[in-house]
Amino acid sequence: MQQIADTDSQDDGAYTFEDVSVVMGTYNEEAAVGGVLEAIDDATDGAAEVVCVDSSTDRTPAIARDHGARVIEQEPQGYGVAVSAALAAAERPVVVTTDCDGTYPMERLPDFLDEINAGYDVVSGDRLYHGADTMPPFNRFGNHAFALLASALLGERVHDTTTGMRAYRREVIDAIEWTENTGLSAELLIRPLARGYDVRETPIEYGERRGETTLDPLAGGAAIARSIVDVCLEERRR
Ligand SMILES: Nc1nc2c(ncn2[C@@H]2O[C@H](COP(=O)(O)OP(=O)(O)OP(=O)(O)O)[C@@H](O)[C@H]2O)c(=O)[nH]1
Ligand SMILES: [Mg+2]
Repeated sequence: MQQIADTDSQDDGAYTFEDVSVVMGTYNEEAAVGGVLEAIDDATDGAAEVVCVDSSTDRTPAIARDHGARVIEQEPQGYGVAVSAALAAAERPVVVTTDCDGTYPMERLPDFLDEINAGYDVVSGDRLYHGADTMPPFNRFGNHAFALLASALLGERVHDTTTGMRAYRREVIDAIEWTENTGLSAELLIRPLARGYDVRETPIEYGERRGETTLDPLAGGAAIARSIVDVCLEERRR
């Protein structure tokens, strides 16, 4: 299988890292960005395209450019505004999202690509499966609660609705109109599930955040809960 994945995608239909864009929002991540981009290069042999939508006032964009990433500058307007711009800017048929804070295991990128090649439309990294000990307890509680809320409204058990690490077939991204900002991560799981795409959650390790969070957990949590309810009800009415 590895041999198949390493050959030209034109020959056998399997995607390689030449077909992958890794995209992220970056907001004052100078403590983390170098390590994250190096980890992506290591995992993909430097073959993936990397897109950063950046709103920083620190050295993040310069470091990202030095590491060969395409950097698109944007006023800070929130997670979803940045990530949806990054998704739209991605040029390749498989798109992977991550946070730029060192929490997500970039060494798992080959596994995510294998799952896409196995036929899944969306592969979602489930941080809660292994316990997420490095996540602040309030956030961990909230993330479990969001998953239960979404599961109840979807009628299907999902385990981590707010993870930042997923792989998508580009058709999924292009076929759906994305509306949420702080809740975009949940929306990116819920709408494909509700529309019958093949979605797989796969357990991942979750690391300690590098650098400072820019998120207010209470306001952010309320916005995410609202997005989950709105998006699930909208999908039911379709
Ligand atoms: N360009 C841009 N990026 C953003 C913005 N808000 C967040 N980000 C980035 O989006 C990613 C996710 O934000 P995080 O702060 O990691 O949010 P989180 O994972 O929910 O919470 P913590 O990791 O605990 O801080 C990070 O790479 C941020 O730098 C923004 O307004 N603009
Ligand atoms: Mg994060």
